[in-house]
Amino acid sequence: METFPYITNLLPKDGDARLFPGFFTPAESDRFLDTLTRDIQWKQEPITIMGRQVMQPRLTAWYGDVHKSYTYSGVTMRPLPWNDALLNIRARIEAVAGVAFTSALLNFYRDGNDSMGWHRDNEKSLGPQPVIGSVSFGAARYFHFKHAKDKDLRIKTVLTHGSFLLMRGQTQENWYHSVPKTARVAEPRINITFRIIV
Ligand SMILES: O=C(O)CCC(=O)C(=O)O
Ligand SMILES: [Mn+2]
Repeated sequence: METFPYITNLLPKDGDARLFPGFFTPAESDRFLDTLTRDIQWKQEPITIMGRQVMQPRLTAWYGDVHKSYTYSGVTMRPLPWNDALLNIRARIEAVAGVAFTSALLNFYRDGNDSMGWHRDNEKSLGPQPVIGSVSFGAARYFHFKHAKDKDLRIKTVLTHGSFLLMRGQTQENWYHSVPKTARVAEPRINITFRIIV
């Protein structure tokens, strides 16, 4: 795996998160935003929070190697097969990350009212020290990190159109992350987190 001495780690300790703003050109990013908005089978799915079913505050989709199913909260999800846009994006980030991603969770934030709560991507199916490649198109949104033990330690960054964020090492063990709501954003945003199901 690459080490990227030329890109500073966003996290001061216990993890490794490298941000590549403008990883995709503005023209490429516009094209991916259009294609993915149109061609992905977006759905609003319910989740159970403290025993109550509520709709997720965003649209989602799950794509990947079809033989790699994924079990989450007792439900086995089979991914939809990769499309050309996703394969193109995956090849571009794999060349930098030096790993082979097997699946992608896609999120569509319709506007600033859509969000993602605090969580870690530390499911068993991702194995120890998972590598997560996160690509964003559309509206720039804040992305927050919060240390799991050192509660006052928070890092904020902005994920812009065409950016690539690579999280690895102990990041998912020690840091929660979220995409908070914001009244200032009216435009949609797409985020793709590429993952390796082991
Ligand atoms: O939208 C984002 O930038 C984050 C998405 C995320 O954390 C996830 O899909 O697990
Ligand atoms: Mn996540």
